[in-house]
Amino acid sequence: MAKSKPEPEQKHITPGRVAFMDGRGELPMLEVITEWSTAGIYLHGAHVTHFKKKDEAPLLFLSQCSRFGQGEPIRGGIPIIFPLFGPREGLPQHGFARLKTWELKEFAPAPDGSVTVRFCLPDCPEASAFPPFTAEYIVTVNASLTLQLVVTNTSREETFNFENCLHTYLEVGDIVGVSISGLKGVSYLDKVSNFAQKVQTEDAIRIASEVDRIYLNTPGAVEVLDSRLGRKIRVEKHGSVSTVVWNPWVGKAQQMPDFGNEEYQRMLCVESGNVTSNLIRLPPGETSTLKVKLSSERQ
Ligand code: TA6
Repeated sequence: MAKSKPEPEQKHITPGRVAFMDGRGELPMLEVITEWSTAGIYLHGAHVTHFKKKDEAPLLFLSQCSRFGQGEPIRGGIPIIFPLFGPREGLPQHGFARLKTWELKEFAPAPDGSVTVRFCLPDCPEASAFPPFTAEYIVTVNASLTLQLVVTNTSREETFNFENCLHTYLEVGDIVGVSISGLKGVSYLDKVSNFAQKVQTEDAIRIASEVDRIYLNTPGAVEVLDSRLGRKIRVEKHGSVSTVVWNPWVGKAQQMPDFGNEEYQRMLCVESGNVTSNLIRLPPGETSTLKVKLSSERQ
């Protein structure tokens, strides 16, 4: 009897996978694996610390000196800045969202191989300083990384005024070989010059000293060209009219205990949100969504 021909090997395309594990500081985290990329997300701050496409360098910078502990911000990745940006009497710098353990509500592999993970900010004492609200965070991992911060004002009468920002730390090959475009003609507050109001005149921003700028009334995308890594990163956004560009350079780097002295050479923050005069005034019952899509391509 003729030997039956072996069945052709079934090519297993495992839709996205999610693995739970103890991360640094034994903080619980998820690892998301798709056919294009891997990502790491801590429940602490619903903090995406890692995103890497198969054939590229990591997209996000994470400091080797970062702390990983209750009540401490993680230095790198994508901190969620909410409900305030910067310092505020009696509240933690940049708000409390990045310091809280978020609840994992759902993770859903999609037929196209993407994975979506949804988190919810639990109630906390600090929130009582604001009208009642809910905050959800949705992370979608595929060949790019998409983040959505969804805030609903659940009060009956009160307007909820807040700031939000996805404080993205991008990994770069060498900061002096980077140029940032998409902000020409936009007004900004220069924190390095005591918040002096200025206008972006050059086509592209180059970094050769401390830069800490809040660009206002700008809904457009930003592109980061990295000559050392031969990569272009695109930061697209919706529901955001502020863009913050930050590099601490030498001096500030030495002052930050959770940041390596030389690490300023390998990171650049391009942050998307609504801060200072662009803050959100959310009427009762309404919802605001801040959406950011990070994508990259080899040059
Ligand atoms: O977004 C830029 C900025 O506001 C800088 O002024 C700098 O303080 C940075 O954020 C980091 O803030 P952090 O509280 O994380 O040390």
